[in-house]
Amino acid sequence: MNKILTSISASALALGVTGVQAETWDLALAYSASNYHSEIAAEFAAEIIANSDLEIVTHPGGSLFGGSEIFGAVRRGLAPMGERLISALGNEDPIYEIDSVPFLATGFEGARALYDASRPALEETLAEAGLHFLYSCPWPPQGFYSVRAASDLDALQGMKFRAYNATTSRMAEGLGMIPTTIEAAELSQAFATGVAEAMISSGSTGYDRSLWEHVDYFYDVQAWLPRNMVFVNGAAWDGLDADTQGVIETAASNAEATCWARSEELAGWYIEQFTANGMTVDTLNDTVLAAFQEVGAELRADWAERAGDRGQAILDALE
Ligand code: PCA
Repeated sequence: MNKILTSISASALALGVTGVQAETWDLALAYSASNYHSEIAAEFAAEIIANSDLEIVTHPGGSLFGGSEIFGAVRRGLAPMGERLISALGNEDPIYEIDSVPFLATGFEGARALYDASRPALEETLAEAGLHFLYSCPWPPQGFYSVRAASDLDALQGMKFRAYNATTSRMAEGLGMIPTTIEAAELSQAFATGVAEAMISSGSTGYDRSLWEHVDYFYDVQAWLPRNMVFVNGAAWDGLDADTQGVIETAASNAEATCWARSEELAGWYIEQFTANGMTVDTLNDTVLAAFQEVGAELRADWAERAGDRGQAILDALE
């Protein structure tokens, strides 16, 4: 709460001192400042500042609100703008989980097609929650990190697994691991203290958190490409004039294009850094991969049932 008060009073002060009519908006980000999602969000903010009277202040690394708080905070208007890992919002609506349906879209091309097919439903679902969608950008394909070699299923049994959404929790359970939900900002500590011993995530997050300091194995599973989205409180959006809205939409579509390209460019590079830092990088052997796929297929069927006709329509549009 202190942080919020500080940032509001800082904005008020800026107005008082300069006498400019500019409004200052906070953009709450969950991931580290040096991650490409945050860097591009900063470029997005800079483009808006350069072309409108709106000031945007980015708060990376969960410094204003932690990842799990951002959706609720923007919805309640505590921050006008925020970024969230979409698939962590499955409790709100199964549509939010579509990018993390296991083995549905496993490369950038497939992820793009899935995004194109599901974007109208995503925008609609957000609008129903009083939020306006701005842009969405993928994480690289998801792999499996483990402190132990995943040479067979026995090796996984009872491992403490760091989850970031319901799908990763349920994958872990299906494979005999014990999930705990932990935000990326808390990851290094979780692995350093043994609270986590395995996770499914991209090379990006392992790189940001120097996971080679705690984890020896990365398996390039390419299970799905989850996305972040940037969105704005609906009332705050409606309060903007059409020119400012236009500037933000243009900045959002530029950010989205840059971000998809950056994610794809960096995907292989992150994994090279694991090898350079002494991690063993491999693919899962046939038996373990088959188990991942089997649990994935169950989760896919479960998602299709929960997502109903709206989900099915998106899957049909993909074929
Ligand atoms: N990184 C984020 C979400 C998916 C990813 O690749 C994380 O692990 O929290």
